Amino acid sequence: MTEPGLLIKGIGSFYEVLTENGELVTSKARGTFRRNGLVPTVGDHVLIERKEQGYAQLCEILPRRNLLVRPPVANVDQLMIVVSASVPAPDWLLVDRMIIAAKRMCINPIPVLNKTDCADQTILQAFLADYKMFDTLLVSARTGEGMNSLQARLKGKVTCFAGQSAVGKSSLLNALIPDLCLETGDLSRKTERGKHTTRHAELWPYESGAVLDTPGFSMFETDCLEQNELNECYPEFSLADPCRFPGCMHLSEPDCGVKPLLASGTLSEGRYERYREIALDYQLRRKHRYD
Ligand SMILES: Nc1nc2c(ncn2[C@@H]2O[C@H](COP(=O)(O)OP(=O)(O)O)[C@@H](O)[C@H]2O)c(=O)[nH]1
Ligand SMILES: [Mg+2]
Ligand SMILES: [Zn+2]
Repeated sequence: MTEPGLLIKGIGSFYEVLTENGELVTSKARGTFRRNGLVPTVGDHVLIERKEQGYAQLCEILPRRNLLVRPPVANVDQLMIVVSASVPAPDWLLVDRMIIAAKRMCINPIPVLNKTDCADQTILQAFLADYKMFDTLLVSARTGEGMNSLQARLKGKVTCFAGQSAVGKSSLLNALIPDLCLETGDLSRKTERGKHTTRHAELWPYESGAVLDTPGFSMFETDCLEQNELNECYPEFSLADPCRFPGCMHLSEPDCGVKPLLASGTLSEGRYERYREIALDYQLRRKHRYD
């Protein structure tokens, strides 16, 4: 008799599996996984079989809808891309790259502006202009502003919190789950110890879903994208008229449908500037693909 569950934590060769009735069961993986190159991963939907003495065997890993590599986590539904409205100043290029990576993995990207209690107006305006085509959230872990909307977004989903160091990822999670007690702190404190704390991924069950804090940021490496694949990562472009040339990169080609979006404000100058950089980067990667 097997039983379904969600793998929320791995410790050595043991895995904590949350069953449907909310019980945490420590399970040991069957040896065949390793032989088949399968590694049970946090976020996996699994089947376990109870053995005697409160011990279970992890028998099967159900098919994954996606798999992030660093940190390893499977079946992520949405990505909270947290940026700070004050310090540290947002790295917008990183935000745009994270959006692309998320979309490529069928993860819904949600830009989240934290620290609205002390917002720099330039940052706030840029955030609103650049990401108006996305689901966005304005929050403050400190004052609680916007936390209800954030909470509502988490129901029934596996949500990964990502972003630069010190934007407030852990503070947001602590505000949502008071017993969590994740370490928080400013940038200078973090860089001192940052390199020594290699934490493994762990999901925290929350509102019939689960949340995950990612230490630092190195989870996404988007390899090589075709231009049409890149286009699909920009919701703004879906409002464009067709370009004259099928492979149009929307740079300086004549009769480009994307350029007019700038005049109408559908596509912000900031997003477009960064798009150019990203598109040229992918063009270069395509050229060197077989080097
Ligand atoms: N003013 C303000 N500071 C915040 C807010 N959220 C977090 N911080 C502070 O920002 C710093 C970094 O927060 P932390 O949660 O450790 O960021 P993380 O590296 O993204 O996990 C800490 O000093 C927090 O107290 C907020 O909403 N408003
Ligand atoms: Mg943190
Ligand atoms: Zn074009």
